[in-house]
Amino acid sequence: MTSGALPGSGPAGTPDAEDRIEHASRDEIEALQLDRLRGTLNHAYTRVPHYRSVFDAAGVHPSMVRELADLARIPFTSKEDLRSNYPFGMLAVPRREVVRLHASSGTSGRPTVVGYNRADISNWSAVMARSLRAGGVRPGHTVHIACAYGLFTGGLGAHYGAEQLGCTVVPASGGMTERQVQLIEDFRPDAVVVTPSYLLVLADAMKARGTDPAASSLRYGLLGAEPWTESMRTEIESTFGMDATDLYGLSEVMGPGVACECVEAKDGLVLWEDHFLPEIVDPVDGTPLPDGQFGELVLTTLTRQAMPVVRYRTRDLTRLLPGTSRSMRRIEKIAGRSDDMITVRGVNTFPSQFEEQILRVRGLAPHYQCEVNRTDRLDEVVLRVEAVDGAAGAGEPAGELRRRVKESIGISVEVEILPPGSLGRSSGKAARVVDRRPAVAASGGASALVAGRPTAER
Ligand code: DLL
Repeated sequence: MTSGALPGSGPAGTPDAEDRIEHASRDEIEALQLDRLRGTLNHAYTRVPHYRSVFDAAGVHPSMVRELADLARIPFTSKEDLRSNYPFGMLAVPRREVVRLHASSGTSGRPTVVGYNRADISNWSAVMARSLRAGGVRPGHTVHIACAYGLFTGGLGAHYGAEQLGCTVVPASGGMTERQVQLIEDFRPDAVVVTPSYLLVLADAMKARGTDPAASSLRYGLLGAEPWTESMRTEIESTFGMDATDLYGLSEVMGPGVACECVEAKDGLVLWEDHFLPEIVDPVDGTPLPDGQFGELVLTTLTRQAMPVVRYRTRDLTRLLPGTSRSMRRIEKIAGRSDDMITVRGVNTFPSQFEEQILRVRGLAPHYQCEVNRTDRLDEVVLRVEAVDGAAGAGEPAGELRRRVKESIGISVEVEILPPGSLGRSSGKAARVVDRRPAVAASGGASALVAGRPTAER
C-alpha cells in the first residue's frame, strides 16, 4: 500500500482552508496518482485472491503499470465480482482491522459489502468535509443530515465529514418527515444533506404546515444519491432560497464524497482525484474514451486500504471535463445509470431527460414516474406526473409535455397528470422507472437495456 502519507491532504483538525492539493498543478496531481495507483494495484494483487487470479488470468501484473495510461491493461471490477466474493472476500486487511461495514441494498441477489479500516474512515471524512466545504458549508454551521443512517453510506458518510469540518450535526436520518420539519424549524440548520427527491417531500410537508420553505434557515443543500437535473436545481433553489450543489458517491468505492460541485461554480462535480482515479469507457465494450466524451464512469480507489477497488464499472453515465474552480477534473452531472436507460424505438433516453421537460411546464410538480411497457415488440412510455394544484386529467399541461418530449428527445410518450400526492414518496432514492417489459423482467433487471450511448447526447 502507499505510504499512508497523504501529501497535500488537509490534516484532520485544520478544515477551515481548502486542502492544498485542491489547487495543485496537474503534474503534481498525476504524479501523486501514479504513485498511489501502483501502491493500490500491488496491495490488491498481493492481498486479495480475487485480484490476483483475475490479473493472472489476463496476463498482467501491477509492475506493468508505469504510467497512468497503463491502467487500461488491467481488468475491470464489476458489482458481480463484489457479490460473488460476499461477504468478506474483497478485503485486503485482516477482518479485525475493519472498523466499519456498509452494504448496498440487495434487491436482486446478494448485497455488496464494503469494509473500511481506520485510515479509510479518516480519508472518507476528509473528502466528505472537503465536499461540504465546496458546497458552501463552513465550520460552525449546523448541518441537518436527512440521509438514512445504517448500511447505506449516505447518513454516516455525511455525518463524519460534517463533524470533521467542525459543524454541529443533526443526525436526523431519513423518514419521519413531520419530525424532520419540526427539527429544521427548531434547530435552524444552515445546510442539509439529502436526496433531491426527499428534499421536495420536506418542502411539501413545510407548505402543508403553512410554512414557506424559503423562510427556513436552510441556505446550502448538498444533494445526491440519485440523478437530478439543472431544472430541478432551479426549482429547489427557488423553493428554499438556497444554493443547491450536487454530491456524488457510491458505496462500492467509498460512499458520498467521491465528487462534489463547488458552490461558486455549480458547473459539474469536482472529482477528488487524489483519492479516486476516474476513466470514461464505452459502456458496451469497455474501450477507454478520451476526456469530454460521454460514457460510463470507471473508478479506481487510490487510498482505500481495507478494500481497494480497481477499475470499478459504476454504470453511471457522464463525461470528464477539465478543472475550473479546482485543478482536479470534473464530471458532468450524471445523466443516469446505464441500467436505467430506456430504449424507446431505438432512441436511448433517461428519466432525467423527462425531468428536464416536466419542470418547464407550468402546473406540473417535480414528482414523476416513467412506466415502460412493450407491445408488439415496441417500447412505450407512460409518463405520470403530479399536478401542482390538483388539476388532474390530461388537459393543457399533458399536451405541452408530450410536445416538449417529442421535440427535445424525439420520442412519443403518453402523459398522465395525477392529483398531488398520488405517486409514492421515498425518504431516500426515488424510483423513477417502472419497467414492465417482459424480457427485462425475465432477465432479472434492466441491465438488458445497456445498449450503447444515449442517442441524445446532452
Ligand atoms: O448513493 C452514496 C451517496 C449518498 C451519494 C448520499 C450522495 C449522497 P449507493 O447507494 O451505493 O451510494 O448508490 C450509488 O447512486 O452509482 C449513482 O448511480 C447514484 N448516485 C449517487 N450520487 C449521485 C448523484 C450512494 N449525485 C449510486 N447524481 C451511484 C446521480 C448519483 N446519481
